[in-house]
Amino acid sequence: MPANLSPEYKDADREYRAARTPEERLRALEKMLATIPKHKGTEKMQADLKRRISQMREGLEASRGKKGFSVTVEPEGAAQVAVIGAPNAGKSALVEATTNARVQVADFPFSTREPAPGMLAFEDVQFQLVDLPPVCREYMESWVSDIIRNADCGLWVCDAAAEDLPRWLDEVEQVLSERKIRLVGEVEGCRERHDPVRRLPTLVVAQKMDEQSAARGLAMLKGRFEPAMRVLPLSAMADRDFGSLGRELFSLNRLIRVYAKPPGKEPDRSRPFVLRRGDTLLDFARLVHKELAESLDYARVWGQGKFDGQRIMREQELQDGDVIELHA
Ligand SMILES: Nc1nc2c(ncn2[C@@H]2O[C@H](COP(=O)(O)OP(=O)(O)OP(=O)(O)O)[C@@H](O)[C@H]2O)c(=O)[nH]1
Ligand SMILES: [Mg+2]
Repeated sequence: MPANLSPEYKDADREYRAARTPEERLRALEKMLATIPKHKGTEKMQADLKRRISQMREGLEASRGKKGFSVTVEPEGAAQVAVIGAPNAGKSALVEATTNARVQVADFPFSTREPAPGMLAFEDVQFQLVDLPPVCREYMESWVSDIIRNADCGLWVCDAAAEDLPRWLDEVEQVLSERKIRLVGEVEGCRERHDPVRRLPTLVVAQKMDEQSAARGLAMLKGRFEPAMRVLPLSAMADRDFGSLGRELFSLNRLIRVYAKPPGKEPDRSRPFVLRRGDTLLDFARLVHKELAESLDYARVWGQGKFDGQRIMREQELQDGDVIELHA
């Protein structure tokens, strides 16, 4: 150590050696940089300190990123919807406009850095929209694709007014494909079996439809994706009613709602049991109560296409809106 260093610097140097945690070490390094005499003889040391400080900050930020917020989002509601799209496409604005979440909307890319869940209400069910950082080649953390892979479905938000829309569509598809994710429509999405590629049922949103040039983008999106994937035109800024979004998500997830009716009483319409198309009476009974499913004898149904109170058996497929009275 050069002899002309100040006592403050030497103290900081001692603190650095005694430091036990990365935070303590960073604090000591910053103190060393602040107290080192600034002249030609210490230029190399100053540069070295600056480099170590910036490495230390990066390391700390990365580990805070991992611990500071959950990178898995606990699913809530009828389905978890991953909000996917290129930078600046209008993902956060759409989540902000359609859910109770308060997120950052900004006119620069990469404004979203953490997953932000918000609930979208549709009739008597709720969907959990998870706002995410953008999907792009430049920078994408691995937890983003993990959340996309684990979601029930995707909402691919595309800026219909963007001039370079086709290029962004290609990039999103390519980046996801490298991470073994393919965005598909409802029919292909439910044919998934032991495939390493996650085929995520996805609704495409043509966003920013309030802009003049968006009509051309919408036509382009429809040409590219329909009929396999549905394309829904929206404007987070101009639209007030987002019922169409809820309805599309309901259908994409193949959901049905079934209401329980205790024998001799009115059905409980305040709480739907959410099932999927193709689910049977037995699936419903399991949802109500596991033991009830085992001892289930028969049920009566009030619903479309059946006469009121018709007896149905365990294997009977249920329909949206059915009211069921279970008999064990
Ligand atoms: N005209 C118009 N502009 C919009 C609309 N929605 C969002 N924007 C604008 O588009 C820009 C980006 O919006 P964000 O919602 O932050 O976009 P993002 O996709 O979340 O961006 P990142 O999180 O950075 O990937 C902002 O300047 C918004 O004001 C819309 O419906 N119409
Ligand atoms: Mg965002």
